[in-house]
Amino acid sequence: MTYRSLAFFAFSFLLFSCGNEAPPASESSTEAVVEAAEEAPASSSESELENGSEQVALGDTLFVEIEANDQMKYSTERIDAYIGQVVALTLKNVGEMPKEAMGHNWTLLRKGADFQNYATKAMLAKEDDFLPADLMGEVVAHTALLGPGESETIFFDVPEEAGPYKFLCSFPGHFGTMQGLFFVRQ
Ligand SMILES: [Cu+2]
Repeated sequence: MTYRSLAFFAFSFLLFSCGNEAPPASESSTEAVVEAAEEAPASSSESELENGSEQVALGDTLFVEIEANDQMKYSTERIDAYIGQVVALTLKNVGEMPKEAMGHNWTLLRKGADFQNYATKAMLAKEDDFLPADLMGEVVAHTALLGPGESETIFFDVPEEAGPYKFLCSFPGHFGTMQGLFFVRQ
């Protein structure tokens, strides 16, 4: 067990020890704070994240592995990439619930896209697997909608404008807990 997961375990224990005093929302926000505090500065070589998620750069390729589960969570909520890299991103649905009830995708929106608008309209786009056809201009890259046990690897160039980009699972109701930051650096 790494120091990082040990620290997180200790923190979780502390949280659970608080019992009913802590509302459910505080757990995830505390987790985010802990993550932010512990997050090492972005490394171009390798950074290992909790829950086995990894991002490893080999040559010009950035390999990223993300798990999505039945608790509507991604195993990582932060990806750091450099302009000039090609991203090989693998999404694995490690859940067991049927795709119709708990499908997952990984959708990266262009910088400055209206996240809320996209997520809201995506809910209605069932026939397009929740990737609205008229908003494809807002999407940099995406996986297919994956059912339990499925995985997919997609390849795409890192966008050539530095800054923060957001990603989400566009399955209805998931974007609240399944979203994260894709940070592009020069
Ligand atoms: Cu999802």
